[in-house]
Amino acid sequence: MTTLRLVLGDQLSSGVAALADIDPRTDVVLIAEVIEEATYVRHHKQKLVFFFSAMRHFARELSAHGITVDYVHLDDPANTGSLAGELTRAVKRHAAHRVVVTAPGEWRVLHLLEAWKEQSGISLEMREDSRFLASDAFRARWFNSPKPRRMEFFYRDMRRETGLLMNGDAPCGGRWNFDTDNRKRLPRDAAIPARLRIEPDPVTREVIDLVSGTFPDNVGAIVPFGWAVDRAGALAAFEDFIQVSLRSFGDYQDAMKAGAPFVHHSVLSPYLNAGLLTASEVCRRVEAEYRAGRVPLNAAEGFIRQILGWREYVRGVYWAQGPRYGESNALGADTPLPWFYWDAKTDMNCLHHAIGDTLRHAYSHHIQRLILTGNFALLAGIKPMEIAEWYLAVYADAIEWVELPNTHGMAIYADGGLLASKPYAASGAYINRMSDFCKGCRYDVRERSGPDACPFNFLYWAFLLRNQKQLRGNPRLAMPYRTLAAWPLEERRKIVEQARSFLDALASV
Ligand code: FAD
Ligand code: DLZ
Ligand code: SF4
Repeated sequence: MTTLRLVLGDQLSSGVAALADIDPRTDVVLIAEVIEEATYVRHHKQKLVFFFSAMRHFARELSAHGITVDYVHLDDPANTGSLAGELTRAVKRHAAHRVVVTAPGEWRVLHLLEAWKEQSGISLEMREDSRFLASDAFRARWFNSPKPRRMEFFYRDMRRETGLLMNGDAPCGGRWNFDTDNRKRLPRDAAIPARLRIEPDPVTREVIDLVSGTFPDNVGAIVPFGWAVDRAGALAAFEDFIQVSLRSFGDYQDAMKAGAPFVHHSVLSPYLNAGLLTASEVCRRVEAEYRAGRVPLNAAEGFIRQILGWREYVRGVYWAQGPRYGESNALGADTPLPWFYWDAKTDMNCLHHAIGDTLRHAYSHHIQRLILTGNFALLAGIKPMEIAEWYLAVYADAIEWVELPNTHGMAIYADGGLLASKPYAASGAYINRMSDFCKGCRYDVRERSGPDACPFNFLYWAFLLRNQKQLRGNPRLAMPYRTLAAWPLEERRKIVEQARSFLDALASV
């Protein structure tokens, strides 16, 4: 009796639940490249290459361990183009009596698997995705109210739950959070180390040809392609991060620099999200580096917080809020996504770099996403669904469970404060403090209005004025609202007018 074990493109871990009790004598693993998954947004070309190549490598690894893998290629003429269609065909091919799958990472795929089960009448067992540090039961207990408690409390509970960076009941170093030690500017002459890139092997080169031929108009550069596509490569990239950047990760977590897309970030998110690395192994290893005295606590804690805290927390928010989470629009944002998000052609130097990095690498680091592209979308009032679709398309690590809460909740506050205690709105001064972009910009970061004024400045104040009904009462925004209140009416009018004509001009490009 054959059990068909479906492994999705972001479930490429040998320990994934669907494979736990596999019987290599009878069972078959199904991995399918389907046009439906390749087109639900217009993915960056490198994202497509990364997923397809990683899927092909994973299939080879399973085969090498004596497991029968039924691998469906995108250009197989019989490919139906959908996961449901491929499940139906594979069940027939192998006369399978049941299907086992690990719970998928988005509502859309969950719904399509449920619909397939209903319509096919075949037994489909969906297992908990045990690759996360917070179990389904823990999340159910924690996210049991309509408005989740803040990430910091979740993070502390996760520290207690896992024992990571704990000395008995107390956090290492006597504090839970070293965030305030993580905001240093990069010294002017700071050397940023080069990061490990993996040369494409024949499998990846074949996928590069496939993707360039099938998706020629998708966003982004396809080469140079330097992502790891198997576990060995991902482990090498992780080791490289530990050796060259982990000790500086904490200090410079919020820093940005022109020409340095990775700064000291780990660049591991695609590997974690696709399953080439597990959250548990990277956190344990980083903790061990700290305990061995090789990296400072603010680096280890800062890194572990991103994974044990933020990554697990946003997943909790995504599933607890339901499939309609992305439909809210708390601030009534209605500006269309400016075209420069797709080609980086803007004279705002910071955005030119952040979007340029994105197009070149299918990557930009967190502060670029939050304080540059995200903050601009917030201040300009870009339509939530358009900006969410952009983030889902352009990053190699973008899977909806992690992309949507970060975009909809953290970056643009479209959920009205479910995830963030205040909008991450920042004027040019903050960007100038944390980067070297402003000195190469055609705008003047010190100017608030006028032809040379930095757009982040007048957009910031216009944003606060436009949304004062909702935001004025927020104690964390009391200071800027006090500043605004002291301005003459004429000054406020001028700012609003400049913001309006700037956005009108963008819409007409
Ligand atoms: P590092 O800075 O080295 O952090 C280490 C790891 O922590 C990351 O690999 C990641 O797994 C995790 N992490 C860090 N911050 C977050 C966070 N806020 N939420 C979840 N995990 C986090 N991350 C994605 O994985 N996929 C996305 O689609 C995604 N979309 C985002 C959209 C916006 C608007 C914003 C503001 C953030 C988004 N993030 C997303 C979170 C974060 O920006 C990326 O995880 C990070 O930039 C990946 O680079 P890194 O591996 O070098 O991270
Ligand atoms: C991202 C992605 C892409 C591009 N292609 C496939 C695919 O062809 N087949 C597949 O099984 N998975 C793919 N994936 C990952 C899925 O989109 C992912 O499993 C869902 O977003 C649910 O987490
Ligand atoms: Fe960005 Fe304004 Fe600085 Fe230019 S002046 S780089 S637009 S923050």
